[in-house]
Amino acid sequence: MEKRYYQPEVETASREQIRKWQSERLVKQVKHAWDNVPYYRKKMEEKGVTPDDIKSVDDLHKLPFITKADLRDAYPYGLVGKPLSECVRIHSTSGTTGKRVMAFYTQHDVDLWEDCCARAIVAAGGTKEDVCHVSYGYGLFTGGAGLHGGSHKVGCLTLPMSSGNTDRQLQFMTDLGSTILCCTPSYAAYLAESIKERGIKDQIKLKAGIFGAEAWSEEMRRDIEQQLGIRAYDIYGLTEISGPGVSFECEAQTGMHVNEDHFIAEIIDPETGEVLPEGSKGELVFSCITKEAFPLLRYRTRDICVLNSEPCPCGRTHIKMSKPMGRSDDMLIIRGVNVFPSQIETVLLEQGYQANYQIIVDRVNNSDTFEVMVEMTPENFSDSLAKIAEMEKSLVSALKAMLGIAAKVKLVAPKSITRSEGKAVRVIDKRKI
Ligand code: DLL
Repeated sequence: MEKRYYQPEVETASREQIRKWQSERLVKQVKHAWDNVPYYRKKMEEKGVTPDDIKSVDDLHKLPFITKADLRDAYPYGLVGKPLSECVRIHSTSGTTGKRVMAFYTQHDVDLWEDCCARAIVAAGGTKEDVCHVSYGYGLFTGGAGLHGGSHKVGCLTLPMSSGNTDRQLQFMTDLGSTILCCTPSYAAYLAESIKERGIKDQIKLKAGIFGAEAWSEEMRRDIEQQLGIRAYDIYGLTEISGPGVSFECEAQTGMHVNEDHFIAEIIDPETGEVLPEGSKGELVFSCITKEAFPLLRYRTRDICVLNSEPCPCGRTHIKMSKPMGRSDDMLIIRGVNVFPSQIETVLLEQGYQANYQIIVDRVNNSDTFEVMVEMTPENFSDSLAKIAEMEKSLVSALKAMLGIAAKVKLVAPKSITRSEGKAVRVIDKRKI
């Protein structure tokens, strides 16, 4: 069967048709998990549900949630739904806390995942004429492998750069005329900065970027687009649910279309687990309805966002998720107030700074301290101390207006905050150490 990676028969199907596919696939998937994943069968039994109770998407709420804690309990093989002899790949999260999370794939799963990434590349304008420069990390991280596979399927000339070695990245980019860049937004911003420093902007042929794996604001998008002269598209995903390409932006750039023929998205209240109506802000939950090796159902992502199924100008009918507004587990509670790093980033970019910052939280004498270190621009760096103090004061009040609590702001020299080649480290919470 010929495959086209703009798949209008799927991507622009009616909402009724999508729901019908989802119901059929969900029923099959629940049976698959019940028959082949004893850990999940036990969870279903504890909730008093059997596969017979699941007849359509309307019954989804009856199923138990799976959380990261379940993945750790079942580590490493306890949630695998196929004999290992049929699995061909493992990926894993960076695992900053506790055990790493492992995800498993059959060849069929890898194929569908790459299809999802191919759709994302096509939505960003990618064709077989493009040179696709993949600077996501290769290896256990899903970024490199996912976009690499998608790029092959679209037929782009694929540059498997992986992350790091900025000089080499820029040399390949200029020599080979890369037209699509895939990396984290923080690395894209760093590459843009390096291009400007070297004065090689006129040798850059990029037209689009596919940036994801971490939160980035609209302001950061505008900055990157302007500096690189490209259109920057968001892409979302997580290892447990396959990797990048669970959802992706189209030319409208107003949210990411979830690949709903493979994943059912729900929004729940993170406190009560109650399913919330479309348009509400809450925790995103995914059910994988086509994956064989790792058939996670109702997996709680911890990402906070909003879903929207209003018609999109691009013609795609798949529901859109907003940019994640933070993670329920990344949310800092400082002096009792909920603070998301993305709110701080918005303020910084609005005030003309770059997204080079670090948030340091500590507890002294039973009270939280909250400091934001922000890099000055090279232009500001030569300003007088009085001017810099003035700028710090202005940031303090802008942050207070956004967050409702006071932060100490320290402006630091350009380039003094360590750059990341993958996901940026924005928060140092010493209270946990
Ligand atoms: O970050 C997969 C990926 C690779 C996505 C390349 C996009 C591009 P994990 O390392 O398992 O997988 O991290 C998943 O990263 O739950 C979100 O909190 C965050 N995340 C991923 N994409 C975005 C995005 C990959 N576009 C976790 N915006 C997720 C904001 C994102 N956060």
